[in-house]
Amino acid sequence: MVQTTSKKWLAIATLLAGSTMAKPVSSSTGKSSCTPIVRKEWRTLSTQEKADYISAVKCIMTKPALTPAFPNTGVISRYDDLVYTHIQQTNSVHFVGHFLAWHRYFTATYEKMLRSECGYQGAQPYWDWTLDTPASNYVNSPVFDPVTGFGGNGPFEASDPNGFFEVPGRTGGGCVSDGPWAGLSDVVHLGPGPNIEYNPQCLRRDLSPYFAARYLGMNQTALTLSQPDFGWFNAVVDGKPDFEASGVHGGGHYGVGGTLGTMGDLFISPADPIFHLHHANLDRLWWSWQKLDLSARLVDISGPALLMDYSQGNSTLDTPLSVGPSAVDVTVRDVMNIEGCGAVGVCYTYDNVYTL
Ligand SMILES: [Cu+2]
Repeated sequence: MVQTTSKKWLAIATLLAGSTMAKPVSSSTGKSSCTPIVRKEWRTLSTQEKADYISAVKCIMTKPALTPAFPNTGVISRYDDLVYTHIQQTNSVHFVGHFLAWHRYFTATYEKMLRSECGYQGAQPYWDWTLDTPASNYVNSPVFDPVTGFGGNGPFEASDPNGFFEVPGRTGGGCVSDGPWAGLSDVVHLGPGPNIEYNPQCLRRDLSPYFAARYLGMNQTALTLSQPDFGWFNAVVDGKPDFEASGVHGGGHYGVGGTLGTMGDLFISPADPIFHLHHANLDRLWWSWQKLDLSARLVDISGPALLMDYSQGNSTLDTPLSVGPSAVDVTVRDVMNIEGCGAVGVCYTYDNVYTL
């Protein structure tokens, strides 16, 4: 079903895009007329570059929020502005056709905030999780490094036996015990779930090496990359909301957040800074897929406009994207080309991409 509907929308999208493509992009070469910043894999950054990034993240956590405080009493910092907007839109930007486009804009906005409000000079790093499988390698990922990374797991905590879900292979669940946010009890201000009242919490991780290896390895990544059109690509990235049929998206969220960790909470997952490294790599995977047939895939968008609802129309290039007060509202069209450098939208690239 995904495939047939997406073909229809691809035809319409192609027509629409022909007349309104952002001007700075040269259609003959596919190259942009400005210089996009280059995103690199976390482990390839120098120790100084890693430290600069983490200090910018800490900095944005101290800048006062733009979101009106009342009744959103938990929105204290600029960092919280983004967590809040993610909470508010959780049901409209996941398991939809514009899921990847919205998150592309969301992480690009974060990158811009780090650069313009906290003096960060680099680009948003990504986490190529394929480098951290099989399972025996996982906890040694440089992303979890206690000194030069984001810290690792929390101590094991039993989950609620009557709880909503149990991530297979989970090993932690408590407050992170090392890294930049260890020992702090007010890193996360919102949640759990959709709560927007001030609720100071530590950063929790509940690593599952088993889950990560199962859904973040090269097998799953190559399977995703081989999909024939955006409808299929998007569906395979997301998988099903079932631990037996996850995709790379869930692989990162539950591989890091498990049952009790911040990354495993669909609403407040951006409260773990690893979120943006994971989503940058999902975005890199989308860009890798787009580059396999760039002219067609710069305008290929489909998938349900409403949460998993295949009966009420598709996301299109005109679907609006908002990330709250941190950036102007755009449409899916504005973010289809990461190197676009238009008046609005995004402007960056990746040092390398996945290939088939
Ligand atoms: Cu999300």
